[in-house]
Amino acid sequence: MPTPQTAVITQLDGAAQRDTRIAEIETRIVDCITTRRHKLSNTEITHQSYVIVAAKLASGAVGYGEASTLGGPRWSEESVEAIKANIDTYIAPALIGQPALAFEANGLRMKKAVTRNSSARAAVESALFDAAGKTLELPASAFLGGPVRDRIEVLWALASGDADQEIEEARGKLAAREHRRFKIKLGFHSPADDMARLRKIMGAMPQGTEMVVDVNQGWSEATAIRYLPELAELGVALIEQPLHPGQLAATARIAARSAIPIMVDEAAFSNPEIVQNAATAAGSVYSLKLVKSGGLLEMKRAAGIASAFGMELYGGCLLESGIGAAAHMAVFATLPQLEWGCEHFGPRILKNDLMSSGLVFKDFHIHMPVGHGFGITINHDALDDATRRD
Ligand code: MUC
Ligand code: MG
Repeated sequence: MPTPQTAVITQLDGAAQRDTRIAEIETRIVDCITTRRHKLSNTEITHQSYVIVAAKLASGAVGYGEASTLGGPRWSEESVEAIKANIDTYIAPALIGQPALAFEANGLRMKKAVTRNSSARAAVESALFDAAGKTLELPASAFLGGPVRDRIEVLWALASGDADQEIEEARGKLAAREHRRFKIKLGFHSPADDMARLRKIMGAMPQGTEMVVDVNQGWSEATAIRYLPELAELGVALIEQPLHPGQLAATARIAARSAIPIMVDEAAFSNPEIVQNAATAAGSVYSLKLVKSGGLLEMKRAAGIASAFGMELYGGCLLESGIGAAAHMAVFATLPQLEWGCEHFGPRILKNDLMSSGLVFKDFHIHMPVGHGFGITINHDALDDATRRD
């Protein structure tokens, strides 16, 4: 029989178990080796560097978030070294003691503490969503409107630059029923060589295999005009970020004459940039990424804004591990529209992913995890092995 005192303690224990005040925010830099060299127009990688954030709440729950970079401060301006320093010095102190469930207020606090730093803010917000979900025993997607889908088609990127290797890789993915849509990175060979490579790969694929090309800003308007007809003749489904983000009018001219839709990636990080791109008709598909939006809530708003302008949505990535991919999935699962599926192949391009279970890659889809927070299990051995030691 509980005494009045034990009843109070039990009550307090219950409250403590659900206490979502932020107690600690810890960061570490990790370097994860990739299974092969991955090339983009302006950089190439053989390992992926992340900042992993662990947010501990008063409940004892620990949530994880990830800030991904590509080739140092290259794809975007944030480096892992800067992300870690800015979280430790400015973002974490602004949040300690705050209730994790005050998601919007915490987002405002972070924006007040740092300008831009979108990857850093997204990683911290991710960790708080995961920790709050674990504390309240809810999936993180429940805080974002709830899921409307339980699986998302996932494409694979071919980016070694060697057509024969890429054909073999794509055939392997098709045979294993892992991926049937591919993204080919262009812009690191001469345009003529890239087109020959693309033609060779597409010719080796089964009829109807969907191909996206990502130029990562590597072309000029003139080059794009020169090759648009050939891309259309090959049956390319989507052209991603052909020109430099500053060349809005030129991109709009290409979009107007292209038979293939143009996808906006690096040209729009913030919501006002999405509006600018949409209003100038510089693209009709938008690639959603936490590194651009700066958080889960903001990425969901980005999706709403792009959709309101009539753009279709694509679930973009920055080669995140399973931790970052799961944070994206929590948002993508709740979007009323996600016409182009997603490209979160990151967990599969790492020799040792940082997640040991949760997201399931099967039958060309990522299947949403069932569980609290992001619903994944951290691979602590892989995380410790990959942790950078000074
Ligand atoms: C990008 O520009 O889309 C994502 C996939 C990939 O292969 O490169 C990245 C960045
Ligand atoms: Mg891209």
